[in-house]
Amino acid sequence: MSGGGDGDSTYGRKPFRRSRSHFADRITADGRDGWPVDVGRYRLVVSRACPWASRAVISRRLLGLEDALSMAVTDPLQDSRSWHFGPYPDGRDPVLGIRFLSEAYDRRESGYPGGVSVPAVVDVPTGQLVTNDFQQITLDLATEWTALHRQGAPDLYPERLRDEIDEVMAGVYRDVNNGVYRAGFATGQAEYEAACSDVFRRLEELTPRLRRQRHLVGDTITEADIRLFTTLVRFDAVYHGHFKCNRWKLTENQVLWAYARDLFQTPGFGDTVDFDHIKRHYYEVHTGINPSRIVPMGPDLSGWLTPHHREELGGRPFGDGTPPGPVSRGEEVPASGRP
Ligand SMILES: N[C@@H](CCC(=O)N[C@@H](CS)C(=O)NCC(=O)O)C(=O)O
Repeated sequence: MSGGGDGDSTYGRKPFRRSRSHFADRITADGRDGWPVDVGRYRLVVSRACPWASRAVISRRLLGLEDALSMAVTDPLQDSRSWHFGPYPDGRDPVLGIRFLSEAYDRRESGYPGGVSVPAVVDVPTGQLVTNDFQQITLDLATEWTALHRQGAPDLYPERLRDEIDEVMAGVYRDVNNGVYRAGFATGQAEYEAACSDVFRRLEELTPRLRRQRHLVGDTITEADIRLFTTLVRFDAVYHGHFKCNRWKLTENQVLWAYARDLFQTPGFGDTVDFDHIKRHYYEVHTGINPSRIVPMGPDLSGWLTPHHREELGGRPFGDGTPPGPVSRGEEVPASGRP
């Protein structure tokens, strides 16, 4: 493992700290950082195992950016040189021509000492990394790439709701998205208990809100839902066991379980999720907390497809827009990863 955000190297020494994204250039409509929005110029590199990368996979699909921004899916298991393109012919990304994502980092900054992380956006003509700033990438897809959105794309970051979305997302990030990692990589009992308590306190705080309304903020799907979903969908599969966030299972919280299923069954969410990649990545890569690398057989995933009845709450998932069409050819999640 080459270190970085979630690397196993974080285990066993000091409290878990998420690294700040080092490459924070933005791809914008006006190109002010030197990276203008452009059809076919950039490649999004993701792991379907990674919750931070999965945000971008979902946003790209909801917004219909598949033809504008191509996507490479790495092997779920990093090797000693970190994320690689093992599943592609000859182990090379067919567009970038590289075998390791680190090659794009090196082209941007030789000798960069930090970790190699996904999501990453790479400039295809030069092969250089543009950004690995997972907090900003999706906001820019929603607000800077608008000229290339599909017809009927939802507004995932509506201006009039931004303050509330930002506030909800800040709490979800600290206590839930990153809270599960703080619990999972804790190196002492007190640190673990504090993080685990944060996770469940925040989820329990969100529950009454989601009992009343179909989506987290306003009555449509927003960036806030995407960010909560990426943690909830991993909850019982990896966070409950591997990260010891086991006060209750998602399936035991009626409201959150129905909320997560509603999103899962919405085009653009569940059709991006690969449970096989998720489970193998967490259980096989973090050998500090799972030295045997054994991947559990459960949980039973069939419940994800059961009726959720959230329509009864009203809400308009896509606002004045429409759901995305079918998954692009070649981007389907294999049967091994689906419920
Ligand atoms: N810490 C990353 C956030 C994204 C992240 O942590 N991604 C994980 C995968 S879920 C990663 O690629 N970690 C690098 C590693 O494990 O080597 C950043 O600085 O932007």
